[in-house]
Amino acid sequence: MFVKEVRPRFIKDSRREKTISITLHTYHGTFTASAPSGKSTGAHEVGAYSKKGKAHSMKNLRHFCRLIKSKNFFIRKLEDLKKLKDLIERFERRFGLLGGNITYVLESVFLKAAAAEENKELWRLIRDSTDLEKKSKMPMPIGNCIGGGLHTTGIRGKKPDFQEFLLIPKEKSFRHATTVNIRAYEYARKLLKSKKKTDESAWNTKKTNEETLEILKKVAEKYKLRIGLDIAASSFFQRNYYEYKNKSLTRDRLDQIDYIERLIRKFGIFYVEDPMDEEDFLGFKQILSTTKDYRTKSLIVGDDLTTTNVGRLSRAIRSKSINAIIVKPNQIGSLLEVAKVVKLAKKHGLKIIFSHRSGETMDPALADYAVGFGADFIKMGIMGKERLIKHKRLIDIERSLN
Ligand code: 2PG
Ligand code: MG
Repeated sequence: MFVKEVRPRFIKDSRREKTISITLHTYHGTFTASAPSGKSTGAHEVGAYSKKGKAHSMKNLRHFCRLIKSKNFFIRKLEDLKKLKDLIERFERRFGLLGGNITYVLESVFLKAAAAEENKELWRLIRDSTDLEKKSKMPMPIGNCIGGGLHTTGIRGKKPDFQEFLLIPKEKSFRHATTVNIRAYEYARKLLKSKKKTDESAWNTKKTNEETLEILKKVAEKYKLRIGLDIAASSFFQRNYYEYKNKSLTRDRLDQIDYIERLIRKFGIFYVEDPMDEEDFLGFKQILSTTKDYRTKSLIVGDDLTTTNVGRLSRAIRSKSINAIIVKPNQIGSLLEVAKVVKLAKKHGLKIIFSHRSGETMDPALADYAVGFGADFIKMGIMGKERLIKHKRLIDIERSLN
């Protein structure tokens, strides 16, 4: 792949914040990739940008892009990104870290160009490069329906302490699953009488966690959906206690474990992400071991706990903390690392959920990554153009498979 030109620039994400977009020109065409960004980030995520800020990262990135201009790369499969990664790492050793958002976008845009040169769809290039999945399968959507926590900044007043109240269809086709989720989302708005939306276009509400779960359950029953929560517990864990604001209440570690187990049982919750603080591997373990005999067969999911990091995942596996993992490429800043995480998770029978970030862009690549790496689920907002473009891409992929 001959690099004619690489042009980075800032664009605005769905939260109207600056994020990075890179356009790569080769003899096969022009390719663009961009980075999403998180708000409830895990402490173990790689830094999104240089410690000196986005502008400094951009300055360094421009320098890097000039260095790779007119270079020839031999990238025909995922692992070939190693050559690019080596160059990035050598550059970072001299000039400082570019940041995970930038390194992820660099890899992503080169992989898009490689897929075009190979005459393959991006997801197929990944699937053919790895021995993760023999047959292509479509992930099921996990849709963020009602929101709280850190994703509601800008909205004054009360809100649930939990970050996301999720709907999870069980359908054969992705297209059908998405349609059901959209209908259920509209029904939730009616029940909540809500107009305002969170960062991920979920409905905003002043209700407590449990009142919101009552509504979610009603919605799920009507549309035959499973329900889930992203508790994002680290976001309200302060000085060793879980500080609930709505209603105001302090829970210690054991109370928190007990509370989550009770909610799972009471509401029949299928999916529970980050129920405990991100350092509490044993708290996760306790919840997993108690709930594994519940009829819900719940997924206890690591996000802030694992941060798409092989080391953290190994620890979670050793301590039997989770049976499912969130994968966000920009949490670790490299698709090569994503491949390692997915491989290890699959080896140990964990379910895999590829996930958007709360600040998203119009780049649909997450859809390709979910199919290419053989994810079981993809977690996204149900509405908003940055999320819908990924739904649409998945529907197109599904159509091409049938
Ligand atoms: C999460 C994500 C996405 P953020 O916690 O799972 O919903 O939020 O992108 O803000 O980290
Ligand atoms: Mg999360």
